[in-house]
Amino acid sequence: MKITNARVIVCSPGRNFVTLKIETDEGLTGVGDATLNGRELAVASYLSDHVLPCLIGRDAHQIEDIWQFLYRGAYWRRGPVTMTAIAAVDTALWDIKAKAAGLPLYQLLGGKCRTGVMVYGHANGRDIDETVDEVLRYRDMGYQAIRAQSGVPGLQSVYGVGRGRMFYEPADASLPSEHDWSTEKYLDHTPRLFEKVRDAVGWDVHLLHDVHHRLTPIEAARLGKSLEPYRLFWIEDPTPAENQEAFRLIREHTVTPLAVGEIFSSVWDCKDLIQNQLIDYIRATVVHAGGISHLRRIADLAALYQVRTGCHGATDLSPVCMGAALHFDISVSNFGVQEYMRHTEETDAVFPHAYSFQDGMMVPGDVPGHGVDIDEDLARKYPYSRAYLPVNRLAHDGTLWNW
Ligand code: CS2
Ligand code: MG
Repeated sequence: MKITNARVIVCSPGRNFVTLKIETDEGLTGVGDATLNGRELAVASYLSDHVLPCLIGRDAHQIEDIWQFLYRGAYWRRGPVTMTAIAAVDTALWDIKAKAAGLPLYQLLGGKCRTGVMVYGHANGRDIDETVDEVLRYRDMGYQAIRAQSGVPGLQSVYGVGRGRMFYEPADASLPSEHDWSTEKYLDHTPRLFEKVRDAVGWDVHLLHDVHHRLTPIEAARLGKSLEPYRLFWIEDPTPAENQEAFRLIREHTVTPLAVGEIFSSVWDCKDLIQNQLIDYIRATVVHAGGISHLRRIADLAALYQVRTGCHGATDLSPVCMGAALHFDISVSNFGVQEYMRHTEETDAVFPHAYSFQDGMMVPGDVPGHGVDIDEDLARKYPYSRAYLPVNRLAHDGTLWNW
């Protein structure tokens, strides 16, 4: 089956998405997500200018060979732009292969390992009371796992606290907006938040929290220790992960489980953290970590060390990524949890999908392929509009910090 055509579709139904569509001489098509939040056009160009010309005429069934060609063949390996582009090709080709087999993708990945995929939703509030109310609302919607984030007194804007209730979207300005940050205020506030949340929601729900790369290792150790009484499922990205040794220090001080990896793009970013058992959950997902093919390698390495998966699933990962991730989640043995931030109605309409949510669980659906498509006519009505993620500055003196 030959690849006859491939195109990149950039659209913005509420937020920007980059989608790759591959066509074959047998009439089968496949789609892959290529969205890299805030740097969308870099991946669109990488694909259109450098990848697509090499795809035409290749056998669409040779997924692994094409993956290796794009990875080794570029000479310049890894990095988020390259790996997102490779992921889009890989996802589209798995979609085509599963359609050719007449099977939902999870069947090609070994079949179901579980009845459904436990997802966590985002409960956000401007203060503790509002967050507690949101946690209860998510529990009432059936969620078994809930991430809680709250505004911090004295800070203008804090990661995770959005404008809407279901649709938090950080990439909110055509030039980066500036947020303020105080580690001291945050470290005082967060244990109070979880004390109140646990009091209100009890112990039958998993609670998660995203630190979003903001602490130093010793501060992260302190946070993990102070949250131990509230038995969190995980704290995420407690400190930046460029220097992976940093996690050893956190580990020495706390038994709060750690999740890392939403910005990782290959197994090489994960390797030391996993092999040294410095984390409990690996957050890499389909679109930013080389597609289904590469994510399976990461998961297999993680399985050797009892590290489980917790795929990133924010709104900047399109429904195409979500669909593919759900096929991966339901078929991988060391699955932990899947993040699920709902897309807007406009986004859902542009990307018709077979997956669904019920009682805190999601299923990928049973149509052949990964079950997500793009309505190109509708997509054309939502042209690209530049949007950046914010930057962070320390509240007391304006030093640029990690957002
Ligand atoms: C995040 C994201 O979902 C998460 O855990 O950390 O909201 C992240 O900020 C965005 O995906 C950035 O594009
Ligand atoms: Mg995160």
